[in-house]
Amino acid sequence: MLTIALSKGRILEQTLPLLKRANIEISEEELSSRKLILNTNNENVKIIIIRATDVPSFVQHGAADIGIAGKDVLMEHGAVGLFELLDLNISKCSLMVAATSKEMLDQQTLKIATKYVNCTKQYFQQKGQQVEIIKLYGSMELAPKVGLSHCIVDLVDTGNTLKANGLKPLEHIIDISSRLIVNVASYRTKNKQIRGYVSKIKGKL
Ligand code: PRT
Ligand code: MG
Repeated sequence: MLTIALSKGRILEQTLPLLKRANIEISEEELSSRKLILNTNNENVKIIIIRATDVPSFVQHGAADIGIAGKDVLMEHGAVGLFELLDLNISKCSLMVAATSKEMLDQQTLKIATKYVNCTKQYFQQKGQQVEIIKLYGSMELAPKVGLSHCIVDLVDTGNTLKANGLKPLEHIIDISSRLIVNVASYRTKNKQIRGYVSKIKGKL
């Protein structure tokens, strides 16, 4: 039995065609159900549906053999106890620093609102800039407007969300895409099976 951890939303949508190429398919009925464990056409493969940020934990602890998670989520998690096998090149975006203007970044101690505390700390440490990080779980764009922070660090795709909130993308931290991750023990015990699926997915990328 092989368990794959996925998150609902863009990752699930963009992963389905890749799984299909490895001959793993989920019926419309399963997809539209509210079930959190989905059967596939392959009786040896199950899909579990969890929050994007929980995917590394499920894989790390072996509750799932394989998972698909954004590089942003993996960097924040630390990704101990798992292998990153493949860059799937899906759900692409950038982690960026954004503010109302460039001048806002010139502060003795820069106040930053973000969900990405570890990545942000590391980036500004490298730049040698003193920062105060305010951890938020969503609606980061609001923070500079109400004076909670000078800027934000968040994912940017089209830039429309920033624009709609009067913010500009100012510094590019890193390019993000989704990665296929594997539990270290599973990779040993189910090596042949996992490598089989991975090579099929890889071959079609
Ligand atoms: O929504 P939930 O709280 O359950 O979890 P989640 O937000 O982590 O999941 P989801 O499905 O929204 O995102 C899963 C993964 O998709 C992320 O971990 C990223 O690796 C990847 N991804 C790719 C993105 C985006 N693009 C993206 N644009 N995740 C989020 N966004 C958001 C961004 O945070 C901002 O609010 O979209 C907005 C910006 O988009 P633009 O197009 O307006 O710039
Ligand atoms: Mg989301």
